[in-house]
Amino acid sequence: MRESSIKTRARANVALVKYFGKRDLALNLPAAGSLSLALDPLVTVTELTLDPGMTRDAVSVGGDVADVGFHRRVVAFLDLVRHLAGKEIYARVETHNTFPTAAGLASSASGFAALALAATRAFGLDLTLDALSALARQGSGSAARSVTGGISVWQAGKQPDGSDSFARSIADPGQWDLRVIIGVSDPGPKSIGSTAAMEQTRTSSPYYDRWITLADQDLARAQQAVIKRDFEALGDIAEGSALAMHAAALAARPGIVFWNGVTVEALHRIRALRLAGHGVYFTCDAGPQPKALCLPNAEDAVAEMLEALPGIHRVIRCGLGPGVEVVS
Ligand code: 2P0
Repeated sequence: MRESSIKTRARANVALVKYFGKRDLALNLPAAGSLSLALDPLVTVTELTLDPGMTRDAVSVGGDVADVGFHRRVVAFLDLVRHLAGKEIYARVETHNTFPTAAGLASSASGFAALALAATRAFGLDLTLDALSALARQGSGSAARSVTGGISVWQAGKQPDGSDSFARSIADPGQWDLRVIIGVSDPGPKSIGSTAAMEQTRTSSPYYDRWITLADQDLARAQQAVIKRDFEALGDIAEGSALAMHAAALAARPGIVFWNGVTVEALHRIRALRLAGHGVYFTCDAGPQPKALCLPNAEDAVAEMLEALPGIHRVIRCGLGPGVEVVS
């Protein structure tokens, strides 16, 4: 067999109804559904080459050899694909992100979405989008939503094997021009990974069960808000979901504080902008970067406010992006 190479591209995503807690750790099955926006230009490009001459997988990120933890996750994921394809061939995986990795900007989501498409295509598998999303989910939960793009809903599903836990897009990028403005308040790696934070919250937070009940309710309301293109309703749910997720994490033992002082200041300033008449809402993931959801007419005011905030290193303006795609 000759070497076969494939290059794919996927966007990171930000959840407006958050995923934070698993019903199955090994399969990355969420305890509740979530809703997200795929973000351009937060892109991961992955080139995967199958090489029959290799005796193990080789993984690089941004031109450097991947750290042990990421290498292990990629190998475990490739093992899944090798098992599906019935082929024992190893791969060279070269992945590049256009944004800070592991800093609450969901690089694992775009990374495993891009890897899922590259690996399945390279091994000759032609999966449905549902199956590809469910596969990417096993690499990183939120990757299920980067497969589909636009505005996506990832259903928790009920099956023990996870076959009904995948994302579907409910709006294409062109159908609603939403913007997300990200303030990078700490470009370094996170102090605690999402998986560990979720498990600590699930096992010790007195608010965890309530949080999961709330997430299901928020998901139903957020889907309605998207159907009606009701920006205020969607923004209100997004801010509530983010704050409730952080409240559950804060109440874990020991409590998990993802925010720094700049994150909190940004939250207040976003609310002040809203009081001043700009349609803008706050969200934040398992890291310290504040993220503002707005419509195009508020984008400049929001970006200028974040740029002027002491402690913000960089502001990234995002629009909606598509799902995972083959580049070459
Ligand atoms: C989300 N996050 O819905 C939530 C909000 C972080 C906070 O999905 O363990 O890296 O690999 O399934 O996908 C980040 O979680 O976690 C995430 P794993 P993942 O966007």
